[in-house]
Amino acid sequence: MTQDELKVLVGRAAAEHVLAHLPSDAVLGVGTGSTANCFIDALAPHRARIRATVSSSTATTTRLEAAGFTVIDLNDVESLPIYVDGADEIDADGHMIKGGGGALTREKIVASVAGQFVCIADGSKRVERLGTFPLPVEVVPLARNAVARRLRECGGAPTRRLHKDGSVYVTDNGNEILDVAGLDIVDPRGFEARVNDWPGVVTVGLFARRRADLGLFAVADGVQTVT
Ligand code: ABF
Repeated sequence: MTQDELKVLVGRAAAEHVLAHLPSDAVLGVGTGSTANCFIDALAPHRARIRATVSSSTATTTRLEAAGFTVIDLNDVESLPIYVDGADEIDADGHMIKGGGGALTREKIVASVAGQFVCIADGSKRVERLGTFPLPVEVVPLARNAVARRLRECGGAPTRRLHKDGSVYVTDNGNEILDVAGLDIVDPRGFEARVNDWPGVVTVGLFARRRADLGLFAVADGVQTVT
């Protein structure tokens, strides 16, 4: 099976999970990325069953609305029983690196409200230790070099995220992203707290304090469920 086929498979499994477990009057949280897009596509035929959604990015909002879902503001929601999103890496404890798609800040905010974080991915995203995928850190533009120096002191090699045409990547929130290679993240919770504490850091793409509660991972012979 190709990676795209695995994403379709896990998107369907996540849609089944939501249809089985989301209360009928509840709002659903929806993440960002190509795997989350497969989830949206799989859920679309059942849109009438989903009262409303909260989205983690402008890209996801566009896709949800095109598929006929109602998208509402997180400020208008008191609880979010389920949030479904992808990841760039996930370890055996459900700690994740996220933000390769640039939506880490909104993803972390929506995830913080959710009762259950369902991480969906193809099996290649599972790792023993986080850090092979460059860690995204969203920064206020003024703080970019100051934060980059601190990341270098931690052994990382930060680079400013650019588009393919060389222009600076700007997040939905008007900030920039440093992608940090070379980190061996032995203590995800501790490192998340440490980087979060630096002035100018908006969000570090480590999701350890709010980790995944349920993992659905597509491999050649089906979808593995990990709790
Ligand atoms: C989001 O999309 C992320 O936080 C992560 O960066 C990315 C995963 O993308 P894909 O599903 O396309 O691999 O969930």
